[in-house]
Amino acid sequence: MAKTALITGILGQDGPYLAKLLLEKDYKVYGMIRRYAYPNFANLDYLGITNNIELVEGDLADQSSLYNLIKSIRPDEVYNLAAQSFVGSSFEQPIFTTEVNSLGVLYLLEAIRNYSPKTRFYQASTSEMFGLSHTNYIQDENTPFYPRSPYAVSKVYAYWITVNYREAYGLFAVNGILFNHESPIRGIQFVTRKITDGVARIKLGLADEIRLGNLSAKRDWGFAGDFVEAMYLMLQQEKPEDFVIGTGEAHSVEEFVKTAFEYAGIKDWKKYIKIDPRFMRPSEVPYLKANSKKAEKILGWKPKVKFEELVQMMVDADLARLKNRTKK
Ligand code: NAP
Ligand code: G4F
Repeated sequence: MAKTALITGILGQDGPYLAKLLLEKDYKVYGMIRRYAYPNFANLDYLGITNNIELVEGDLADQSSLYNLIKSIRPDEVYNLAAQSFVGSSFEQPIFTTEVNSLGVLYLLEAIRNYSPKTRFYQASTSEMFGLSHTNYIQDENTPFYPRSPYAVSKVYAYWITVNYREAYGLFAVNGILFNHESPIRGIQFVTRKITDGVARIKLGLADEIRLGNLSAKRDWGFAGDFVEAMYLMLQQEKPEDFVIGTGEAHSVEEFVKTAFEYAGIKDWKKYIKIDPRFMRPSEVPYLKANSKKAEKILGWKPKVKFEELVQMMVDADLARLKNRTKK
């Protein structure tokens, strides 16, 4: 019998990459979407899998919808990727962020505990939970949390409630603590995609600047397509455990900008970058770099795409997407 998986956040970045991987492994994939007047299938379309997913309606803020879904599908695996995932917006909408990212996870775990306790559960945890905390500028499963935004705080709750349901009720529930991962279908408000989209527009004569905030923040940027393999592997283990997933390399926003402009063949990148205080955060995470040795040892997972390749892939995709546009 084919395995079944329910993916929340199916219309975001990671949902489509994970769905594609599971479909290749012959899973039946259910994708949870909210109620929309106009759902946006662009990311599923980009990967060519829109018609292979069974879409089901539900909302992390609506407990009853999650109960009904778990009760009726009883999936083998649930990947909880849905979230208010933009750190910047979490300062503007802290309550909504917490309701979805923290309580939503509790609702899902309660649904599994009550109606389908054999279901394996993956929680999309994040390196943002480490915030200011590191040991010699590296973070692993033993690094304490020091969250720096309402988003990060909400994810710390989700992390611990997942651990608690594993320990208290014996659920197979795990946290993937993923560092930043990007792709051509990354949301446009995240800094990498904002940069590659901006570079492509400048190259094609559609724009003449990119407005950014803090250029000195460093992130461990990997490719989403690589990272979803780690999610899948975590749910195939004998024992439920939490894992840090990243590339082990940190680069600054400025390095990302420079690499993207250079790849597009545009000289003097500084001319096109405007620092805009609107994109500065009230409290920032200056440095994230993963030690994923545990994942390498137990899951056999290693990232394949390197930083430069990732930047190039994203610039190429944005150039291709925009090439027929004309300046308004
Ligand atoms: P994303 O592109 O922002 O996708 C998140 C999805 O969640 C969106 O499709 C969104 O739906 C959905 N969603 C938001 N609120 C919801 C609600 N109340 N009910 C149901 N669905 C809701 O995020 P991503 O980059 O794919 O990341 C996936 C997960 O990993 C997130 O939980 C994120 O916090 C976490 N994470 C991401 C990274 C990263 O670098 N990408 C790193 C660590 C952890 P709409 O389409 O309706 O907006
Ligand atoms: O691309 P970002 O918005 O990603 P951030 O805040 O690191 O969060 C992402 O990764 C987390 C994993 O570590 C996920 F949990 C989370 O859901 C999300 O996917 O910002 C990256 C850095 C920050 O330091 C930010 O201050 O870039 C800096 N930055 C500078 N100028 C900017 C901008 N970020 C954005 N979004 N827009 C700017 O103009």
